[in-house]
Amino acid sequence: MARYVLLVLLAALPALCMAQLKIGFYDQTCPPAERLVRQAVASAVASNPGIAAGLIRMHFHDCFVRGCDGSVLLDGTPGNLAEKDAIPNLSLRGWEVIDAAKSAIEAACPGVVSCADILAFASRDSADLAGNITYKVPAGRRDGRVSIQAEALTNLPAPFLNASGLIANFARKNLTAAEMVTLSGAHSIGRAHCGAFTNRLYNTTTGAVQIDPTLSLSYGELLQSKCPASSTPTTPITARLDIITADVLDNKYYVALQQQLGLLTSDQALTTDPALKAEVDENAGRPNGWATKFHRATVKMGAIEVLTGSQGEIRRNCRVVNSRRLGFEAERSAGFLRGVASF
Ligand code: HEM
Ligand SMILES: *[C@@H]1O[C@H](CO)[C@@H](O)[C@H](O)[C@H]1NC(C)=O
Ligand SMILES: *[C@@H]1O[C@H](CO)[C@@H](O)[C@H](O)[C@H]1NC(C)=O
Ligand SMILES: *[C@@H]1O[C@H](CO)[C@@H](O)[C@H](O)[C@H]1NC(C)=O
Ligand SMILES: *[C@@H]1O[C@H](CO)[C@@H](O)[C@H](O)[C@H]1NC(C)=O
Ligand SMILES: CC(=O)N[C@H]1CO[C@H](CO)[C@@H](O)[C@@H]1O
Repeated sequence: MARYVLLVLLAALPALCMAQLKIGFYDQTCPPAERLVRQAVASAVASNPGIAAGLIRMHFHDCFVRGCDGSVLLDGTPGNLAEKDAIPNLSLRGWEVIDAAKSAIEAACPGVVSCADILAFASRDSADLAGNITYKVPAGRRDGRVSIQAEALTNLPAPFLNASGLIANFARKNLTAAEMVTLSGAHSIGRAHCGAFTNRLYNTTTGAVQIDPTLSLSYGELLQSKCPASSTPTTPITARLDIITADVLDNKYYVALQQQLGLLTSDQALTTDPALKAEVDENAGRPNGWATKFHRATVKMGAIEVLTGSQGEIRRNCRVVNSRRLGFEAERSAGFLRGVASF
């Protein structure tokens, strides 16, 4: 009887192990994977530092919509719009970095490393390059086969949310209010388009100038002079999310919030609730403490509703799901083409 129980347990073991993510997941199956991602991110960030912000945001958007399954990377098709076609995604950037990392990895070890993991690694490398924040990323995510435009709209937090709206949005993903404040510190790099914050500059019904009282008046006037009331999410005018250290991933974002210099309603909302304000003050005062909390919360976010084991697939091209009909023949001819290309 005991032997039988043991046997059942042993049989279940691989499934149990694979149900969670693991640091060094590709150490045996694709040793150069993390180095290749790092190279692709480093070369892109060297020519455009904003890409680091783009990749950190992309991982967040991936995880909040259908879990961290690479669904944010899928291209839409006519009549079948994807997450990246939705309004919150209009300004994501860094797709080509994921494509470059994926090509390099497929050349080294085809069919092994998921796009969802590549994105998680790329977000980590971005935090290192932009803020000297280093951490290990548990991996083993598999790629999903579904991406739906409407799900981005219903899952991602809107920049107009107030404190309770933000807390509720993150709670849906089992993230605490403190983790929400910690993760918002990603807004210490990157930019936002005027359309994301004109609600703080104009009366949204009359269009008259009306600066949000929680925003520094002089800063509001400056922003208002740059951003017309008619701005949309794609009007190509942007402002830095952190006006103190715009390109460095650090805790200065919280210092800016203390001075009413938060850009989005959702940023400044973190000082309107006493419990959230206490977190803001702590993060503003303790740079290293925030950095540690930031990478811990990012790892937790990176485990939201992941596909593991034999769920999902390892996508060949991060923008499209694998074709089920071609299967093995497609893999062989892809290998053949790679062989030709390398000469
Ligand atoms: C708390 C709720 C959040 C809201 C409402 C929010 C909203 C936004 C908005 C509206 C933008 C500007 C997009 C644009 O106009 O181009 C933005 C940018 C950004 N967000 Fe968030 N975000 C939130 C949380 C997060 C989290 C958790 C992360 C990552 C951990 C993140 C990372 C970023 C980054 C890095 C940028 C700059 C992107 C770039 O420069 O390309 N955000 N966010
Ligand atoms: C990066 O952080 C490490 C400790 O985490 C520190 O020893 C090192 O000096 C930092 N480097 C820079 C360039 O700030
Ligand atoms: C936050 O926003 C929600 C939804 O818009 C609203 O019902 C609630 O009253 C607001 N809370 C505060 C404290 O303003
Ligand atoms: C949150 O936790 C509950 C209870 O453990 C779980 O059922 C649910 O799937 C989790 N949700 C997410 C988004 O991880
Ligand atoms: C916008 O202006 C109208 C008309 O003056 C006013 O009734 C309304 O309260 C204003 N909206 C806000 C959010 O202040
Ligand atoms: C509908 C739409 O404009 N989607 C865009 C989402 O973002 C990517 C990258 O900027 C664009 O290529 C898509 O066209």
